[in-house]
Amino acid sequence: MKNKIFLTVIILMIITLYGCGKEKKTEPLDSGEGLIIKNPWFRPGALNRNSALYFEIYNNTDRNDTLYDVKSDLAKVVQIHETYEKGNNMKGMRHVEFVEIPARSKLEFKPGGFHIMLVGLTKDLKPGDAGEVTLLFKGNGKVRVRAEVSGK
Ligand SMILES: [Cu+2]
Repeated sequence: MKNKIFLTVIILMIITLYGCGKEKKTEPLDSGEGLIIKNPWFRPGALNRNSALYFEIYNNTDRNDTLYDVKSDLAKVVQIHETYEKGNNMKGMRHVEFVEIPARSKLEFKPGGFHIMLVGLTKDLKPGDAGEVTLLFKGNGKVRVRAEVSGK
């Protein structure tokens, strides 16, 4: 009898766990449809120096999309960058031609990972200042991102 109860409890646990896993998969990534950019922020930087833009991309569509270019008046050179391990605990940054965002997924641009690199700022970016960058996607076209400079 004890064994039967134990078995029932185990089965119920498995069903619950399985249910949770399933729910997570079908749960919308975030409120809203389409391609959404959330929580964008710039790193502070002075005129002629560098800065970076970070954000989260939610691809709430059924199609994969590709970020392939970036445009902005804020800097002389604006590129998609990634941070990578150079070896010997050294990190480097390099330009990447494009970044894929699979359907129904989220991709984070964050310090130590993907970022939008601004080389040679055309003006100071002080905490509280705002600026605009245009992201170009193969599927969703131009997406304008307005962000504030973080005080961090
Ligand atoms: Cu960079």
